[in-house]
Amino acid sequence: MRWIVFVAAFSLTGCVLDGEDCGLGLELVGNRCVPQKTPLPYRGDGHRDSGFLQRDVGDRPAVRDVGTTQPTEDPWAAYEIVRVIDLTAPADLRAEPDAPGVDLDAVEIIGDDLFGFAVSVESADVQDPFGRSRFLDPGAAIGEEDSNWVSLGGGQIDVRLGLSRSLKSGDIVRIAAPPIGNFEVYDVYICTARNVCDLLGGGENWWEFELP
Ligand SMILES: [Ca+2]
Repeated sequence: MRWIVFVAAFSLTGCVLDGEDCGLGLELVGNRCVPQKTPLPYRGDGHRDSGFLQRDVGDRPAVRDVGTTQPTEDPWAAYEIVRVIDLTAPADLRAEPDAPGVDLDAVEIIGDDLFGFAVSVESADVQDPFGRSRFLDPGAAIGEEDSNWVSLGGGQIDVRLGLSRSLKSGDIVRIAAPPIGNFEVYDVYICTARNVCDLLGGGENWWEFELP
């Protein structure tokens, strides 16, 4: 709701952003700062050459109807990667130049018989639009919530889940973030290793999504 109010208020001012408001490495597309370059593969600890990096160019993954190819098992069984795309508005990126945008501490999965979390970074595009970010390590999103995070700065990240069983309907995807963000909003997708992705929805700071 705060976001909606903000957008409304912003629109009423008639203020027009230009590309310089986004900071270094970002450009204005619509009302959103996006990276000027295609994300580079993450090569930190835990990187696996899964072929996932040969993905389509562009910010938004292909979306399909789930359950159409493997009708005999849970539609989420093949999903193992979570993508977080930082949609923080330019003015709100600027409000926290030392921790710009979405602060991602952990991606956790909670089910009746399951607790899991991200175990590796598949790809990352962490931005530092004002050259002042103190939270640039994508690896901070791996593991359980521990008050150590990466600030995406208007970028995005794909993390691979480590789970004792396949995902299924009813499992919760938790985006763990410190409670300090200012209108730091994002979209969350869940993807297969072949980069088939479904939008789970939009969140702000700490948020949970249930697999339908
Ligand atoms: Ca962390």
